[in-house]
Amino acid sequence: MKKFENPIYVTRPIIPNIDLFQKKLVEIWDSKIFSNQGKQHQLLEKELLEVLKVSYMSLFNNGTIALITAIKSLRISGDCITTAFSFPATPHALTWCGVKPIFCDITDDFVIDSSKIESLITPKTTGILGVHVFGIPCNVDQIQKIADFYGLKVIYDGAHSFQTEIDGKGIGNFGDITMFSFHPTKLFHTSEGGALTYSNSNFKKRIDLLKNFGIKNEEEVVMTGINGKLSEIQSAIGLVVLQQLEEERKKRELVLSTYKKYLKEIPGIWFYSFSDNIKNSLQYFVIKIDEKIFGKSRNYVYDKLKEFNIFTRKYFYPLCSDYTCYRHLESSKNLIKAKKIVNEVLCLPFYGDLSLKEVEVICSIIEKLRK
Ligand code: T4K
Repeated sequence: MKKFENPIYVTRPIIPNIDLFQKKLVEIWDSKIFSNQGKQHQLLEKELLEVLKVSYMSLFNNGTIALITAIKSLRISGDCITTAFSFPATPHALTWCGVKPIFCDITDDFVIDSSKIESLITPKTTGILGVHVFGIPCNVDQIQKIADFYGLKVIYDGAHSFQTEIDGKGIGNFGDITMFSFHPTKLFHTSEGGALTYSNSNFKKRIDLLKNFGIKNEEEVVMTGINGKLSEIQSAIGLVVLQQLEEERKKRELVLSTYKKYLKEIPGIWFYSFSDNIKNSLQYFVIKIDEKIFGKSRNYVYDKLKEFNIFTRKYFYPLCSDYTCYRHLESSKNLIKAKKIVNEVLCLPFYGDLSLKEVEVICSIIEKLRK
């Protein structure tokens, strides 16, 4: 089988239509407003409230600053229970706020194992930070029950869960606050950006103050805020990307069903299937490789695919608990399932412009690697 002429990456962003974007740029140029909640920012926030089916939202310059602001705004302190199977931003956001991450093991579906959370709660625990990894929702009902019983705050890192819904309800409605990332590797993006969503109307004032240095007015700074603002140009990119979102989703649906068609025939390859009541964010396509059945390891497949110019990713290897800054933690030691799964996962190329022929070829290369 021949190597692909051009590299195939794990993802490709929606490229905003240049003519539509130019029109937006002219509007921005005419307005002479480049930041600080201008017209594009206001328009984007309004549209996203509908797309995400949420009541309140604050836009940010990236998901990480948004997450740090969420932690600050809820005054989470001491210890916070989270997952090690995530991007570094998740535990780092806690650490930047002076909060100790306590790592909980995960389920077979990659998300925090809610049945193991209670055993990690101590008098120091003030919050739970779950991650809807690959857009797969955490057990939000169980987590809320635990949080209510012990008086804990709940934040969700929903970086991968744009438009995920549970029974038609936007994922950003669960817990106290949900963070979204609008990085270009995400289905919806603003080149860099992010958001916090929440159902409590009282949060808006505090979060918006925190993301603007704590400035209340020209003469009053009321809290130690940060610069978390999304610019007008970033907001304009978002507004154009939104117009192309449905088309991208349709194309990704086709890519997804093509992968499933070919991969379901290959012993030792597992992929997640969303149940009917969950809307898929179509963010990543992840497989697990069972070395005993498939005959080859995940690392072997990853390396071999590279030889064909196919650049998959081992998200989220290594576990956050294995970073030098976290491996000394007591909670880093008992992550039995996470330690197994992190050596099996592989995110395959997944984006709308990936042709179905390319998907077929990728699958047949994987199939041949067995032999
Ligand atoms: N929480 C979770 C669970 C997250 O996954 C993330 C971010 C965050 C929090 C933090 O949100 P942000 O602060 O980033 O908003 C990428 C992204 O940089 C990162 O945003 C994302 N998660 C993570 C899963 O993936 P890398 O280091 O893997 O990205 P990179 O540059 O290797 O890109 C992957 C591929 O995407 C490239 O091979 C080509 C393609 N690509 C990338 C970029 C940036 C493009 O085609 N165009 C582009 O502009 O981290």
